[in-house]
Amino acid sequence: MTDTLVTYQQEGPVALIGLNRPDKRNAMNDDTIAALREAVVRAGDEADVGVLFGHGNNFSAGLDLAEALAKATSGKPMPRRGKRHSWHEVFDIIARGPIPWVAALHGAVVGGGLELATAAHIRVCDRSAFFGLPEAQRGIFVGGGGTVRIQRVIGYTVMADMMLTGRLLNPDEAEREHIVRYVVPEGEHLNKARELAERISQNTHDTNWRITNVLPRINDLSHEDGLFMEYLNSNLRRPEGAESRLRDFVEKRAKPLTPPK
Ligand code: 1HE
Repeated sequence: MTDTLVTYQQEGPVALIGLNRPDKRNAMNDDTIAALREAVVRAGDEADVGVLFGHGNNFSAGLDLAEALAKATSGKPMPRRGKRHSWHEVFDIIARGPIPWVAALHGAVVGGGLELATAAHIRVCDRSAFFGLPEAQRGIFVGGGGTVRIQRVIGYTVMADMMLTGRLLNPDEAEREHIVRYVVPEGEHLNKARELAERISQNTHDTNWRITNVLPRINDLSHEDGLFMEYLNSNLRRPEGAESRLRDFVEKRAKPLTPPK
């Protein structure tokens, strides 16, 4: 894979994937998306949890606007399997693939950068982060799955405000709108994401898979179908590893739950 555009590093059960075009604020062009695809597939095969982050001072400035302009003016017809599809495919490998993902965010998290971040299951940011959807300012529309994914996280009202007015959210506002679950001091986002990933890796792979694949699908179902799907996944076929973990609790070997301070 192109180690220049996207870096891959494994620390025990955790794969760390870094967008690596800091001079272009980690704007994503076609080659970056291809490199990202290769990295996330590899992480799904080799790691138990993935962490996404950006090298330099930003997570990502979104779509590479220079490449978008070059394409718009090339006069060439859109390829049958166009770029938008490749964004959808890669972000879906993250969102509904074999392992959970934590996004470690700082600096600009805008446009396609926010779409990528919301493909992850948990998002952490530091105090330098800001969040925006400047598509309308560029005369384009959301195309990396954000209409579905971001709208489900923040709802129509907040998304419409961000898109229509170009409003940027600070970390506290992002936490209020459920874009991030953890806000940490500047420079600490990657360490926090690592810590969370390490913790997530202690769950069984099977339960993690149900949390990342079954739970969001149930969210799309009717009440009745949701309960049926839950029954299939809890009572009818328990996650692998359930028996030994249940036994650990009953025989008093399980680590106690520690209430927050
Ligand atoms: C870029 C891009 C980019 C920076 N495509 N080249 N995204 C946006 O509308 C955000 C556009 N970017 C910005 O608003 C700013 O660059 C930032 C707030 C992110 C950072 O500001 P700053 O002052 O640190 O950097 P800069 O000087 O603006 O940019 C540094 C370089 O990165 C410069 O290139 P250079 O060759 O002149 O050095 C910029 O042109 C380049 N750069 N952002 C291409 N996005 C699937 S649909 C998704 C739709 C979207 O993502 S829309 C949102 C697009």
